[in-house]
Amino acid sequence: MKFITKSRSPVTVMLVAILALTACDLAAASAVVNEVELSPSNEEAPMWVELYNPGDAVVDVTGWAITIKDQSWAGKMHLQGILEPKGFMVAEGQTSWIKSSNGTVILTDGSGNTVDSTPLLHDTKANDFSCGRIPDGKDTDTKGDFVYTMGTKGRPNGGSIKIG
Ligand SMILES: [Ca+2]
Ligand SMILES: [Ca+2]
Repeated sequence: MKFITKSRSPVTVMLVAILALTACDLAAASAVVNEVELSPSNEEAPMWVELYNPGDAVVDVTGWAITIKDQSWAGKMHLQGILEPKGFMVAEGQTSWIKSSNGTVILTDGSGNTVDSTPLLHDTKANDFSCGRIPDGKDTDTKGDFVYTMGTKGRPNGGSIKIG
């Protein structure tokens, strides 16, 4: 389409470049809290939070943090590393944290901006079940995004359910 290239003004080219840059920025922030274990089967085991990158761009989470909040306490996990496209990452809490079986999980970037947050999650039994998005990355900002089922730490959620 040679005639289109010829008619493109410098302003148009610049606008396209800016739009492309914006798209990259949006993709770079693509990460969700994908699975949460608030009540591990083993009393000595830590709580953990799994992140998932549903996008097509690498996400550098260095400087980011995950906070688990309940009414009476909050625990913060500091992150570092790279989250690959369609990749998973697990952050573990302190074993001393009170396993109160409820929590809201918030993912923040290096500037403290919220990247993702969950509804209040419940995990009342100390077992290997956890709260996870099924399928991975499902994010409609409702409680229905999360299903209480067998944990899949660092792996796709839903066990044998075909993802995608
Ligand atoms: Ca559990
Ligand atoms: Ca998982």
